[in-house]
Amino acid sequence: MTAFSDTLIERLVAADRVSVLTGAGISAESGVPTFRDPGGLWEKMRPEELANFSAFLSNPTLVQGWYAHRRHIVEVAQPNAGHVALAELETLYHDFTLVTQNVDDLHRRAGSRNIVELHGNIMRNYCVDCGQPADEPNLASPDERGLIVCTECSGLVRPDVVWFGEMLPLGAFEAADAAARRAEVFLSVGTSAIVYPAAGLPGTAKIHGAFVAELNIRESVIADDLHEVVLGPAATVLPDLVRAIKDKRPPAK
Ligand code: BV8
Repeated sequence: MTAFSDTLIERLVAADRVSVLTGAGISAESGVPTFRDPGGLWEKMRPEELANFSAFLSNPTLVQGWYAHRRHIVEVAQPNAGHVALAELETLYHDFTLVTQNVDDLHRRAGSRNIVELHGNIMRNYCVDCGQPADEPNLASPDERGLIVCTECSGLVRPDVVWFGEMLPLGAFEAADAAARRAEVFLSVGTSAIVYPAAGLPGTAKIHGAFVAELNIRESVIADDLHEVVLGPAATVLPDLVRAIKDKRPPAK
């Protein structure tokens, strides 16, 4: 059983408003590679070469192929016990917000409902020229170069994810920021806390009075600023955390 502080448990038992930020670490045990861990996605290729619009325009074959590869990994992945535990945690609170940096569908597939996707969703695609969604075979097809283009206007198809230097989806960060400001407990799970504005959310929660804990297999760069760090894999730590509190809380939903 994972060791939690009495304060974290007491605050979770008493809270009405809980928010959670997740990063790639929560999907690692589902077989979805993270970005900055050893063996992660950025180990082989630099983000500048893949996760920004100019890289996409200069090498659409590479970027479209990279996202097709990642989409396949997500399609065959299953939510793990960490995703499922967060879906169960949500049922214990009237006001629960799950903010994710992840672009996989695993939180929704695990049953989480109030999800804020800060960086979009890899399962959605759209045409860069006309904006038409391009997720159905009749809406996007390979052209003579082998590039996936829009059937409406022949524009390049891109994933509906937020690349570096791009604004977050309208309203997403505002919803996440509001959830951090009103949270009584804020959990930062499986993120290196390097990418902004997402990485600022735990600090925002702390400034506004939340008890902020990091759940990770190693300390992130913001660990020293938080109230507690719980070390261990998310698929173990999160179910242990839910077990530690749920008998003390009536289901809210
Ligand atoms: C923005 C694409 C406003 C989607 C990603 C100059 C110009 C413009 C902006 C900036 C600039 N300088 C800085 C910025 C801001 C920039 C930024 O933060 N850069 C960083 C690198 C310094 N941010 C942006 O550009 C954002 N937009 O600011 O817009 C704007 C606009 C224009 C001009 C000015 C401002 C957009 C950010 C989104 C970038 N998109 N990816 C995709 O392909 O997936 S980033 C990528 O990193 C992913 O989205 C991911 O979500 C994100 C964070 O990574 P993590 O999830 O934390 O994953 P990581 O691998 O790093 O860490 C894994 C963690 O899990 C580790 O801690 C590990 O220990 C842990 N772990 C591993 N296994 C487990 C585990 N934990 C628990 N259990 C386990 N089993």
